[in-house]
Amino acid sequence: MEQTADIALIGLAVMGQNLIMNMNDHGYTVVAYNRTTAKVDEFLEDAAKGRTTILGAHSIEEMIKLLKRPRKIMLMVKAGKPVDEFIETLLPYLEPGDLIIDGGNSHFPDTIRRTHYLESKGLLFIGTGVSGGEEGARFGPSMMPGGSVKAWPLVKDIFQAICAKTPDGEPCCEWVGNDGAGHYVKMTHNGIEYGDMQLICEAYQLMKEGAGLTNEEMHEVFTEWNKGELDSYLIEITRDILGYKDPANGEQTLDVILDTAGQKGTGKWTSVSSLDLGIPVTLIGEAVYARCLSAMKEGRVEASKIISGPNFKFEGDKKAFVEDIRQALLASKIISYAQGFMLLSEAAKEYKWDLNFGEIAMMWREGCIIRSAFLGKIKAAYEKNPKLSNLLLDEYFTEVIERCQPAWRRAVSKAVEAGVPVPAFSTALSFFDGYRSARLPANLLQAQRDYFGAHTYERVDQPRGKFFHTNWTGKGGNVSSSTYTV
Ligand code: 2AM
Repeated sequence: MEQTADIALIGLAVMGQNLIMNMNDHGYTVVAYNRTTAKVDEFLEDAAKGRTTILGAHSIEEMIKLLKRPRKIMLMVKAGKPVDEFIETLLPYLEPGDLIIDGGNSHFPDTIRRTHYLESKGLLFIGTGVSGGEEGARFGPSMMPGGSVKAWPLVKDIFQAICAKTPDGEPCCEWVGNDGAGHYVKMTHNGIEYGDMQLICEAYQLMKEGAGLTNEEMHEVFTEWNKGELDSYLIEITRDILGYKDPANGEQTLDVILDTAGQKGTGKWTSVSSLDLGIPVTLIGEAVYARCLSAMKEGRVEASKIISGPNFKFEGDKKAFVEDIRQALLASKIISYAQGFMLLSEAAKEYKWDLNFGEIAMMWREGCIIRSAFLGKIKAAYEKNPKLSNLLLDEYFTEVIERCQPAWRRAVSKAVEAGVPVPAFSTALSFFDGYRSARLPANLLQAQRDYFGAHTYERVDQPRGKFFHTNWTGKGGNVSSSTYTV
């Protein structure tokens, strides 16, 4: 058998198949393999029919024999155990310098572990985020590769050929960093996606319940929003969803969909990581919890019969209210991205990744679910100042958020008055008010901690690092606590 194939891909579910087609469109010879080998034949006879440079393998041996050296093998299988199992299966066939790529949604600690494991055997490993769903995989995904830095030159051409491109023609794929960096950035992308979706859902409910807009009216609103600062894939599909009627009966499909959200866990991972690293990524957290609350359908239905909300009747200018909601959405979105980049910044320190925030924004600019014009502004902010400590301090974003502030506050106040839940809008506003406060009530918190646990406090009129204890009651004594935490 001739060694003609540039890369092998294992896992012929729709993402895997589409990536193979995409690679082949760009001139690469690809070997396809799948645990259930019947799928290899199905693929060759269906989507890949007539393509002589897509080869099928019915065993790992056959696949290996077809590959040029150093071998590149991409896994598009279910995250978790299947990835480890395939790695073990492949190991006996590989030679130093060969590369395994995991393109699934793996949790970044697994990717860190696998990179070190394979490097210890003289092999190379990449864990790459691939975003954009089926269509992205087929015609241009956003790709976020990290792992063994020596592996990047081996796949750079392939990845940058098949990925999405920004309006300026730059590839939405760059080297992210060592070991788990690529999957961490993909995880954060998914968390931000949770936040963006929740913000849009709150805008929808506020227009619907607060001001009584119909789906058709909201379809028009989203059509307009998509032409301006909010121009993005998620606004675009929301516009289309609001305008969709079942061709069979004219029914508005959106209205018959059960209001319980599912989740696969990447939003939760982002929130857990934010808690581990001590970074207030509050909006994604609220977005995850909003899905959890939505899933408590039976409990909510029961409560709705017993507990009543305010008697609210919308009065005033609906058009102006809709504009307030648009600005609240934009301002909250800025907060969410600022929080996401704060998380990335802390993760870079913790895990020793040399992250380039401008390039990360560029990778998300096209191809993925959160793609938007807005990400072009983030990329510009970090290009202008790669050391920018917080997105909110960039001139452009400071200006937008200042401009939106009055409308944002009006929209949140109106939601509170109407009894419409807006956890993401309101946590964004609270974060904003906290972040711009030179002084927070944590002085009282420290006093409480010192009162009940002698945890000590620092003083505003003394150097940092000097600790004081007060005998608040006159009974506790003057001994401070340094050996335990309550
Ligand atoms: P299958 O077609 O043989 O089920 C998406 O589910 C992809 O992951 C499919 O290619 C699927 O292979 C593969 N996959 C899922 N679980 C797997 C496992 N435990 N071992 C190997 N491949 C698995």
